[in-house]
Amino acid sequence: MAALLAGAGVTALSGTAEGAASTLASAAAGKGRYFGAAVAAQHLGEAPYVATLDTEFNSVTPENEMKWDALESTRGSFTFGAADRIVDHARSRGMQVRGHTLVWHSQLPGWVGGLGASDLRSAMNHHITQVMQHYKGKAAAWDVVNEAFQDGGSGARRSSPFQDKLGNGFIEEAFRTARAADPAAKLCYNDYNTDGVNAKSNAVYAMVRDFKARGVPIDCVGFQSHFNSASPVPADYRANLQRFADLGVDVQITELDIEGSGSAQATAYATVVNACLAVSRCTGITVWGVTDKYSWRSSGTPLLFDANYAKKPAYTAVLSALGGSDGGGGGGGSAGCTVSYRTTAEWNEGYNGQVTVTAGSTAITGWSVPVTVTPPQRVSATWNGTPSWDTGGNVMTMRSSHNGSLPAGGSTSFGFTVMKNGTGGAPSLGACTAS
Ligand code: G2I
Repeated sequence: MAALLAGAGVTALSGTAEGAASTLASAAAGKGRYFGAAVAAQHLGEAPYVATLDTEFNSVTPENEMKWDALESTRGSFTFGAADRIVDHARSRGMQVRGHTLVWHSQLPGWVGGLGASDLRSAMNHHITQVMQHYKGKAAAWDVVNEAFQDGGSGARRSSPFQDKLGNGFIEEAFRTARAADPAAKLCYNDYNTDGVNAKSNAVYAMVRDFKARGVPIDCVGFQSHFNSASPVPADYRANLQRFADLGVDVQITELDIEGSGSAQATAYATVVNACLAVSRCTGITVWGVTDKYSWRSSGTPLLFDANYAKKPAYTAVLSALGGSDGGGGGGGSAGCTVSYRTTAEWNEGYNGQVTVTAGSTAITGWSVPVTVTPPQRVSATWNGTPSWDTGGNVMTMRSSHNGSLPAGGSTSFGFTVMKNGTGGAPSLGACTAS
C-alpha cells in the first residue's frame, strides 16, 4: 500500500516529539499498511468529523454512496455526486479509496430483480464497467462481489437475482468484467462471518483457490469483522487470514467494528490489529465509521472515537498495537507537533509539496521535520523554513524559521519544489520534533 500511496503522489505522516507515530494512519504506514474508515457524504460538512477523518485515516470507503441503489437507481442513469464528494475529499488529502460495492444482493434497486437472465447479465456487466471506469485511477481497490455466500453450515451461495438467474458463474464473470474495466484496481471478494475458519469461510476459500488455479482475476479478500458479544473475534482469526493469504491474495480487514467499551473493547481491537500485523499480506484495516455517533450500530459504541470525537481506550490500544503513541494525551490531544503532507502542484518534471505542522496540546516555540525524497529526486527550492541536508542529498531536515511559535493546536506550513529526475512518488515525512 505504500507503493499505492506513492503512486497517488501523496502521503500523510505525522509523529510526536518522541518520534513515535501519533496517528492511526502514520502508525499503520510505519508498518506498511493503510488505516481507513467508512465515510458518509452527509457528514463531510461537520468540522470535527472531517478533522478526525483527515488527521487519523489515510483510506476511505464510502459507506453507502457507491452501492447500486445509490449509483444506478434507474437503469442506465448514473448518479455519482455523493460518491464523488467522498472520493474528491479523500484524494485531495492523499487518502486512498476502497470502492464498495459493485455486485451485492442488498441495496439493489427493484428493476434489477425484474430482469431476465440475459438482460441481468448485461446490466451487471454494464454497471461494473460504468462505475469502475468513472473511478478509474481513483479507487485503489474494489469490493467486486459482496456477501455472496449463505450463513450457517451449508457453504452454499446466497439467493440473489444474480445467483438465482446466472448461477455460480456470476462471481467469476463480475471479476473478469472488473479487471477489464480498470486493470490497475485491486479486485476483492468481501464478506462477513468469514473471519474465522468455518463452513462459510471454507466455501469462500474454495472459491478463491479455484479462481487462483484457473486464472480468474482476484487480488484480495475482505474480512468485514463486525464483532460483538454474540460474535466475538474468533480465536483462529489470524490463522484464517493467513490461510487466505497463502492462496496468493492480499487480505484486508474491511469493516471493522467491535461493540463494547473500555478495556474489553480495547483488547479485542488490539487482537485484530496484531492479527493483521502478523500476516504480511494483510495490507490494511478499515473501521466501519469515524465516530460512534454515526455507526450503523451506534448503540453498541463499536468504533474508536466516541460520539464527541474523543479518543476511546480502543483508539489508544490500536495506535499502540501499530507501534504508535499519542504522547500520553489519551483523549486530550498530545504534546509536541504533528505533520501532514499534500502535493499542491505536479508537472512532468517535478512537483510542489506542502507540509502542515500542527502543535499538540501545548504551545511550542520551534519545530523540525525530516523530509525524504526518493533518489534521484532532488529538492530544488524551499520556503517558510530553514533546510539542512544529509550527505546523500535526498534527506532534508526542515526547521522552523520565523514560524516556530505556535499556540496549542496552532498550525503553520512550509513548502518545497522537487525535481523528479525521471522518478515519481511522494516524499515521506519523519516525525515532527517540537521545542
Ligand atoms: O450492515 C453493515 C455492513 C455489512 N457489510 C456491507 C456494508 O455495506 C454494510 O453497511 C451498512 C451501512 O453501514 C448502513 O448505513 O449497510 C446498510 C444497508 O445494508 C446501511 O444502512 C442503510 C439503511 O438500511 C438505510 O435505511 C439508509 O437509507 O443506510 C442507508 C443510508 O443511510
